[in-house]
Amino acid sequence: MRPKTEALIVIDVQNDFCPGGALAVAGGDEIIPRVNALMGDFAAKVLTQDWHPADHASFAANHPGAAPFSLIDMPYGPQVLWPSHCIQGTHGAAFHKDLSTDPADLVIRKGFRAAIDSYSAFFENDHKTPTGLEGYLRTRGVADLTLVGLATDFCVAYSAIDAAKLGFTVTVLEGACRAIDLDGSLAAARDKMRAAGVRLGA
Ligand code: VGL
Ligand code: ZN
Repeated sequence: MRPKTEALIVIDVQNDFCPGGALAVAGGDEIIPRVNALMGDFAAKVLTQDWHPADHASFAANHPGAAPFSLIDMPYGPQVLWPSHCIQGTHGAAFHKDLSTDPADLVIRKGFRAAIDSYSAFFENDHKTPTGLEGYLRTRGVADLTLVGLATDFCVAYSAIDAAKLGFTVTVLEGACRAIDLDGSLAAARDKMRAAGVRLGA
């Protein structure tokens, strides 16, 4: 068992990010046995859940004429328009059936505000509006984070970079992550994580 100052953060292991889902990440379900095993090593375990209303601004379907995976400008910066995914209460938004959810101490939902996307477990995409996760971890005395889940180049990377900026020590175990890799987004995310001081492990 790892020391009590360490937490495992499991990002978005949901049906829509697994094969057959609305925004399927190749091999997304392959990470589940390893993630389940890791949960046994950590005292503090947090799951995140992407949780959008159907009218969410990140969905291409809510921008007439816009193609999925195109970019638009939002007040907070450029935003990829995604296929509709992880709609609150749907099967796609549920955790994959093989993920052990019972050991988790906290499930934090994100992306529930229609006008703003939220990749990071810590802040909305405006980089200002907090989710509350920082306070939860600090009040539990957690200082060191291990991140795993989906997708490496979006929600995992954004969460890792925000956590490093907040002063946590952060390790991303890439073997327990899978990427969307849209137009070089994986290489860019790895560079940005390294620049932010995130340790990339296997
Ligand atoms: C994610 C795109 C949109 C993710 C969530 O979990 O990485 N990516 N919503
Ligand atoms: Zn999303």
